[in-house]
Amino acid sequence: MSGQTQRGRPNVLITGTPGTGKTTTSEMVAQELGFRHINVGEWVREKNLHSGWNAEFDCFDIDEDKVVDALEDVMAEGGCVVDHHGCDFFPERWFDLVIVLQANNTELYDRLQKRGYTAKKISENVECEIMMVVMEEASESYRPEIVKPMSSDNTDDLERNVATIVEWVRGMMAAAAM
Ligand code: DAT
Repeated sequence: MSGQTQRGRPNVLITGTPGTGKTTTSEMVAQELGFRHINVGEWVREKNLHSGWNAEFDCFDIDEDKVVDALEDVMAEGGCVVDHHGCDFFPERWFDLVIVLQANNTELYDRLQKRGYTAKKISENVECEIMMVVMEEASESYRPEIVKPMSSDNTDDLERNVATIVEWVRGMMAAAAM
């Protein structure tokens, strides 16, 4: 029996370098499906699932064990769209579909600059995208057939990605009901 059958509704992970469109895409997918959107970064801040502020990297040091413990029951229910830039510390069994959003360098640079990131943080993230760090992490952490890269360069991409993800999830639910 697959994890999804036990859960009833699938769980989707939407990952990618910061700025590729995870939160925007996740909100739209969750809204269309009536699923719960879980922004892991917000959970980390609101529930103190970290070991303090990392001044060098300008972010909280996530306590991965605390994050997994905090999410376990919610994930067991199914029907979650989880949004996070990392993906290798979640239990593999949590997810039925893993989307890796990708954006081109200039677009990503502009989005992160608008967000007010420092030049150092922008170049680290753009480099991470060029090196396909998150794609590699996802490929090493999940079965290849559930890992789907998607370009997220413009609003046409966004709309198409949301429609495709929703269609895949509905297909999984229909197959599980048969
Ligand atoms: P992330 O959650 O990956 O950090 P986001 O959803 O906050 O990214 O998006 C960053 C910014 O880019 C935000 O202003 C919305 C915009 N954006 C996201 N996806 C886009 C897309 N496919 N086309 C154009 N703009 C997009």
